[in-house]
Amino acid sequence: MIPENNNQYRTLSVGTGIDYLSEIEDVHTKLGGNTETWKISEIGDGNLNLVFHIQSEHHSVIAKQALPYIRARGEKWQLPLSRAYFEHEALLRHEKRAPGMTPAVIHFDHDMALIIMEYLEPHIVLRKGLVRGEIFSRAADDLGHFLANTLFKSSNFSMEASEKRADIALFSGNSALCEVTEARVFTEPYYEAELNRWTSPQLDHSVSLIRQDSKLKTSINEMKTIFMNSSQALLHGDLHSGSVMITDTDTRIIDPEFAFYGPMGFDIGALIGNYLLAYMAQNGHISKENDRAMYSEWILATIQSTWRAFDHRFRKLWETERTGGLFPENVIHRQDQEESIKALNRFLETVLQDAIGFAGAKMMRRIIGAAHVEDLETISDPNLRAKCEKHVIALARKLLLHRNDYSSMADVVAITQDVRKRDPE
Ligand code: ADP
Ligand code: SR1
Ligand code: MG
Repeated sequence: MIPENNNQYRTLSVGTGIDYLSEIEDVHTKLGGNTETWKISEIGDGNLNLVFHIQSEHHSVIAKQALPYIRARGEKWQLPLSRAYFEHEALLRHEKRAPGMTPAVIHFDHDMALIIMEYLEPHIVLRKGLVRGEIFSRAADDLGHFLANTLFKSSNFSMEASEKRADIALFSGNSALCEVTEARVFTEPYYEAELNRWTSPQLDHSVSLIRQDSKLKTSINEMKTIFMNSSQALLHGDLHSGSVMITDTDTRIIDPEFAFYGPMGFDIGALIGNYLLAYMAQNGHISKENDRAMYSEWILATIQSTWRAFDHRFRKLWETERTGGLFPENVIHRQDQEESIKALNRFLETVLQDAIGFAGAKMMRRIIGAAHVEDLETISDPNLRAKCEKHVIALARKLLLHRNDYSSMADVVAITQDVRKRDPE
């Protein structure tokens, strides 16, 4: 891991980056040529880190460096450099479990908390595509496949108990990042925390209702309990639409710095929740040329197909690659295939219901918590934005409260359509 008092670390800049990177053999091999021709720019648009794009005449790489604090907040908000170590470890595991679905790692510089990786081109960040109304025909199949492979293969269905426990111990070092999620997603939005913000005054009444809503607070606390107590699988940990870079033919998952062993439904819920945010934001992006009606339907269809692809792939892995600590379950049910499938069905139903609850939690925090999303922030008319945001709040509340009443993504889609049809309170 990266010690926090590491005196080899210094923050790179556009001014110093090329000199530093040109000394790294792997970078030199990748970019080749005369370093005089290399160009560097800082392209990071995330909340936490520096991201440099370095180009030579014919090739490019990304150099992502952790800062000792939260970029979006400033130096007062310390955050360990070790997150770069965990991001790198997670990228390696993701590449092994879902080959070709992450940017290829070129080099890891431990002392500098610096990951050198493949520059993805012409990929765009999925969230930006959702704001622009772009269709990605592989998104659902690819993301369902990624989720099933990475979650199944890091679970006790696949890993030996001792191997998994050792990896849980390793990733438990990423505690500071889990604590960010515990605070920002599950706690702060529900009290008068310093960093919260919302569209005011339009949402003031909604926020005050949330603060008095004991049932909602019980539900969010239940989700936080699952988040903190389950170690089902190695999660990406921050799988929103900003962590997906995509074209119509290729999908890559970036930025697993929040990786830890947690409940499978958290990654699935993060993705679904962000699609639902995008759906509720569509009314704010209507133009004369595009009423976004078909696009809204595409988002909902994508949610359903993502779950379908996940479910299909997970069942396939369960049938063919069930080799882990839960394998004796196979022996127990050897005589009774039907009972075995029932157990799997029940397992997947719980994952679905967790995912629905986590989707609600992720949606709520993006409207009334500290960190907001482009989907809604780019709606410049505050009244129109507030209307979309009230739809998000209404849906998120239903998902959190009633998650255990749903038995399919089709149920989620139906309730989502119903909420958006109504005038929000
Ligand atoms: P943070 O952890 O600070 O959120 P990200 O890993 O999300 O940083 O990266 C920030 C931005 O940098 C992304 O939104 C994307 O625009 C760009 N980026 C990151 N990794 C790559 C990559 N491998 N190829 C191309 N662009 C990338
Ligand atoms: C200050 S941290 C805000 C958020 O950015 C990351 O992408 C995570 O979602 C985190 O909660
Ligand atoms: Mg990040």
